[in-house]
Amino acid sequence: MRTVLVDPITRIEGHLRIELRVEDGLIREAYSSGGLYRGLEEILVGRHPLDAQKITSRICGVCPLAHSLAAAYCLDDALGLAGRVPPTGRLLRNLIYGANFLHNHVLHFYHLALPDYLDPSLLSGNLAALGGLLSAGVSAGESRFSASETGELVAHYVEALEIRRRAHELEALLGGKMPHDMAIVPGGVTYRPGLPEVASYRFRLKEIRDFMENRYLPDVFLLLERHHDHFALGRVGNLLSFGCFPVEDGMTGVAGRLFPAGIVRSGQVEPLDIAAVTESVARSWYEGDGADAPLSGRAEPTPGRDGGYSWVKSPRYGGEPFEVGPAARVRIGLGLGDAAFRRLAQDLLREAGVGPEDLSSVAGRHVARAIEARYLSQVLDGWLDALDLQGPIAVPFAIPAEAEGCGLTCAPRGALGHWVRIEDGKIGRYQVIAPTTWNASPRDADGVRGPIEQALTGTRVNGDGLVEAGRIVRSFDPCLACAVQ
Ligand code: NFE
Repeated sequence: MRTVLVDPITRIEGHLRIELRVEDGLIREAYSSGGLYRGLEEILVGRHPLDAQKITSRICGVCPLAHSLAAAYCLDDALGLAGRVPPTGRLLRNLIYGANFLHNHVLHFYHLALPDYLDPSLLSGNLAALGGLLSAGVSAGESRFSASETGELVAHYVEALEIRRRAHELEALLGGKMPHDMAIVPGGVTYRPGLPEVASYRFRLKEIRDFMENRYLPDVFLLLERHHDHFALGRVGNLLSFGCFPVEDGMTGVAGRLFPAGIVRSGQVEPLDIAAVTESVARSWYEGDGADAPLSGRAEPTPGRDGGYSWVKSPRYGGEPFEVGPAARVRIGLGLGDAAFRRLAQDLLREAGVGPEDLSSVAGRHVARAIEARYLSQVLDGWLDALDLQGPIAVPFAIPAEAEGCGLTCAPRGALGHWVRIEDGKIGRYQVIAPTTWNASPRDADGVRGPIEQALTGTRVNGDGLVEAGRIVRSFDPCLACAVQ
C-alpha cells in the first residue's frame, strides 16, 4: 500500500491536506485535514453583537456576503426581527448576495476546476504565454480537448476574470463595497438605491447573464460531454441544504426560500430538522469527544491532540455525514422547489443525459452549478423589477441583555449556519458551521468518514491517483478558510 500526500492541495481556498492510501490501482483510504486555525469564534466572545457581522464577514474573501447574511439572519432571530424585514430590504439583501453567488460559480469553474482538464502545451499565439502560468491538469497528449477547444476555454478563462469583476461591482453598487459589505444589517439594509443604481445593476447583470448563456453553460456541457464518465466519479449520497434567498415575506427560519431547505437520505427528499445537527470533534484537534448541538458543547483548541488529524470539526445530521453544496440544492430543489426551477433543472439534466441521482458526483456538481447560475441570473432580474424604491428598507431594533439566535442560509459551497448567545448585552458564545466543515470533515466518533473522504475512497485510479483525487476534491470547491474559522 502506497501513501500519497497532497499538502496543500492547490486551486482551492485555504489549506487542505489530502492523504491517500493507494493499492492495486484503488484508493483504499482517504484522510482530509484542515491545517489552519484562527479562532474567530473566540475573538467574538465579549464583543458587541453587531460586531458579529463585520468580523464573520472576514472569515473568507470569496463568500463574505454569505457570512454577512448568515450573521444578519442570526441577529434577526436573536433580536426578534425574523419575519419582519420589509420586502424592499429582503430583495436588496438577495440582490447583493445573488451577485456574490454567481461570482463564485464562475470562479470555481474557470479558475479552480477547469485547469484540471487542460493541457496548456496545446496553446498557441498569445495564449501560449498564459499556458506557462496554468498548472497542467493532464499529461501532454492526454487531454480530451483539442488544441482549438483548449484555446477557446482558456480565452473564456480570461473573460471570466472580467465577469467576476462585474459581479463584484454589483455587490458594491448595493452593498457599499466588496468584499465586505456595509449595507446588510439586522432588520434589513442601510442603503436605499435610486433608479441610476438599479439601471447600473441591470446593465451589468445582463453582461453576466450573457456570459452564463454563451460561455459558461456551453463550456460546462462540453466538459460533461468529454468527461461523461465523471458522473460515476466522486459520488457521496446523503445531501443537505439550508436553502437560501427568501422569496416570501413574513417567513422565519428556512421557510419560503428560492432554493428550498431539506435533506436527501436513502434517495428520498425530506424536510430539514435543524435540531438534528451536531458537531463532533472526536478526530479533530479540540478537547471534547461528544457530538454536541451548536452552542451546547465547548471545543477547546488542542494542537496535536491524540487521535486528531484536522482542525475541521465533523458536523453530522442525525449522526450521519451529509454532502452540502450545489448538488444538494438542485436535488432538493427538484423535489421541493418551484415549478420554473424544476423545469429548468430537468431540461439541463436531460441535456446532460443523467438524472437527479447523478448530481452527487464530480460531473454532477458542475452541472448543478450551471443549473443554479442560469436560474439565479434570470431571477435576479425579476427581483430588480419587484423593488419598491420608496418602501421601508429596515426595521429598528434594540440589543437584548440575554437572547439566542440561529441564522441559516446556503453559501455558494453549501449549508452555512451561524449561532449566537447574547449574555449581558454582549456575545457570550458564537458558533459557525460552514459548508466545507461538512464536506471536508474528518471521521467522527463512530469512525465514519466525511463526504470528501467518502468520495475519494474506492476510486479506481491511474498511477498515484493525483489526477482523479484533484478532480474529486475540487468538484466540492472546498474553502478551508470557511471550514475552520
Ligand atoms: Ni470561504 Fe464559504 C462558501 C462559506 S465554504 S467560501 O461558499 O460559508 O465553507
